[in-house]
Amino acid sequence: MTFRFTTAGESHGRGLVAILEGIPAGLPVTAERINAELKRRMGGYGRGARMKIESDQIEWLAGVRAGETLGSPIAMLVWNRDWEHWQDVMAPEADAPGAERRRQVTRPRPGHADLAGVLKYDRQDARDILERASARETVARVGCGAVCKLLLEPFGMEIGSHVVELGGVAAKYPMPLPKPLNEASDASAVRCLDPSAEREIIARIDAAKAAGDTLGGVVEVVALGVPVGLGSHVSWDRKLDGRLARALMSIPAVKGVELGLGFDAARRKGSDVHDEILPGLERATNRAGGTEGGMTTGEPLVARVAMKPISTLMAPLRTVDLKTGGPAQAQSERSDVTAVPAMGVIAEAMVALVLAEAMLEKFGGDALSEMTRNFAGYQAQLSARLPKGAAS
Ligand code: EPS
Repeated sequence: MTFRFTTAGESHGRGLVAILEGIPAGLPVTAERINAELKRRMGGYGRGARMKIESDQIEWLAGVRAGETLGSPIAMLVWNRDWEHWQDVMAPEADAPGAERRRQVTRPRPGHADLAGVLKYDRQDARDILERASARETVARVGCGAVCKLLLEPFGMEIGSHVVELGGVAAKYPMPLPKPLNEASDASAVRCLDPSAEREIIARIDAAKAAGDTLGGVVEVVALGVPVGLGSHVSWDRKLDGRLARALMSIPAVKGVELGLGFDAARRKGSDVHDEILPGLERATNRAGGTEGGMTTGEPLVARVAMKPISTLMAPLRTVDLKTGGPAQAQSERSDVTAVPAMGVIAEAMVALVLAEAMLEKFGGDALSEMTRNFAGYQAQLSARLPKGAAS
């Protein structure tokens, strides 16, 4: 079983391409379902003018026929509408001798990939770096994640997210969380379940915008219906918690990932951390956040993801102009004040990709029907171990 995905595309280039390999044959998929996820990613108060230009929609290029996957690599394309305004800046052809490209970036932004990128890749114009370091790339990830969500659905899994903190305002959200989670969080302009925190967050986004500043925050991602035993304790790179952390940390601007209690577990006694096992093998609590020993426990998977403020500031920080070597103000160009609500949607996609891979490792086959049989066999094996009368 080979499961892998990759993306290509620059922020203001022609478009984005996503290739996802390893999805079994016979999974019903529709462009509408993928586009619905892309639309969720475009939302959130605090986004910039770019989102008014784009209207992200996929075109299937490969791997799907008559509404079902073929088992071959799935390729999707999303055109960048804004490319129209950037054709000369992004043109692949060489410039005429002596000609200068518009919109060169030589004053790297602290916090962005600009400086390390131009040094490592030996470029003069940081646009060669930032066009790919842009979070625009996450469109393609969300496309792949949306296919994975469709794969997980028939096995009873559902992944949602909500903003728990933004701009220093912490939400007091209801426990248990509403079901379906995304129906409630998507109804909020900042994907937050606490209306009074939402008002304060919006006020802080407005204030940050007026000050030329940006804001970060924390999102909680929750996966329900995850079976026990995905991932493995036997080798470091098979541990599901490590794989989730890697996938979530790879989202642009993410600086921290916690599962369950996360860092708080280190401050408590063991008796106040571990989840007692009850008859029927239920857990009294879920402080572990759904994994033990690198394997899923059968409890909801709960990850918290921290995003730093976006590094393009309209009131820029100090930097050095790489052309002159002298002090300068960092380049500023159109950007978002915050993208934390959108990051939640991206984090859902990354969790879906990790869970899909882990499901395919354990139950995979060439066809969805084969995977379904394997899954049913495992469920029967688990039920047989439970004490009589206990819920499976
Ligand atoms: C981004 C800057 C902004 C964001 C962009 C990420 O784009 P632009 O420079 O075109 O205004 O809108 O995010 C997206 C385009 C997107 O689809 O999420 C950056 O510098 O990372």
